[in-house]
Amino acid sequence: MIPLHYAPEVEAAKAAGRPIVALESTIITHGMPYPQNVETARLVEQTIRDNGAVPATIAVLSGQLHIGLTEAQLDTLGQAKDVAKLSCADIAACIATGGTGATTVAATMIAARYAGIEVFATGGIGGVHRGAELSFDISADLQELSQTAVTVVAAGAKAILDLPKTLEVLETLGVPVIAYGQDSLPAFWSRGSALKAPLRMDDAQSIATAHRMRAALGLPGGQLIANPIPADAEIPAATLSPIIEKALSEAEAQGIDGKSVTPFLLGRIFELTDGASLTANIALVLNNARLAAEIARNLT
Ligand code: PSU
Ligand code: MN
Repeated sequence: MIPLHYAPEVEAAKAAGRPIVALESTIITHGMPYPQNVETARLVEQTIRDNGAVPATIAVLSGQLHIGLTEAQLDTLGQAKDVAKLSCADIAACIATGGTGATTVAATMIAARYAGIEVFATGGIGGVHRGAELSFDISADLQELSQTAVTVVAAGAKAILDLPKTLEVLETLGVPVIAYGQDSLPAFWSRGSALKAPLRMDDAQSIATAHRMRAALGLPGGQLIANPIPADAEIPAATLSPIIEKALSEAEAQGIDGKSVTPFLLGRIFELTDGASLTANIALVLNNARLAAEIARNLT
């Protein structure tokens, strides 16, 4: 048996068959600094409520898998040091040993599916890192998307990654990549990119229908919805490009590898943009929360 704990709000929504949107916790512990991480987590939850669904932030606390966190738990997690970053390889071991950890996109998908939640909102997914032909650094998020039937709403993948390779791997794995309302693939801090998204949909109803259609066809895995950052919040690619290059070369010079790569790069880009990257990140997560709530409503 999995030691599972539902927040009262989530338990009530499940019982009543109301729409629920899952949220990850690595963005809180490893993706943003305190206190903006906790403030954003609360705002994201409230945005989901305001849009007619119930938020379920997922984390492992002292060996318990939590589906939905209380305000106090969110606050504690947001300030905690040395919280484990849990992907699909670590989540079972963390629960088994009574540990505490934040769930990445991959681990959040696993927990969401287990809890019967079909939609999940986040900022950006992990992907194929630049130089992956040497490092083999490809996020387990991609494989999870091919195996676990949860629709994930993100703002595309970040420019710290290799976007063309990320698209190739998703195609190989059979993951639908659906740009919302435009042809080009959103690139996180920027609305568009030079890449055309494999699929495009313009409304939440179509995304919900496609989610159901995959299940009906017996296809495993979820969908990646790439939702462009709001226009007033975007940072032009030309502004960010030199900053990303600098952060990447620092990571290499300092020998940062494995799980530490993404948090290191996000932290450096925050510092090098004087916090502008964080402001944009918050805007896009809120935007993803709105769309995810709308998709969840169309699934119930
Ligand atoms: N992208 C972001 N912010 C994040 C992450 C990605 O904009 O916080 C986190 C997510 O939890 C994602 C994880 O699942 O990083 C990917 O890590 P890795 O590249 O080590 O698989
Ligand atoms: Mn990695």
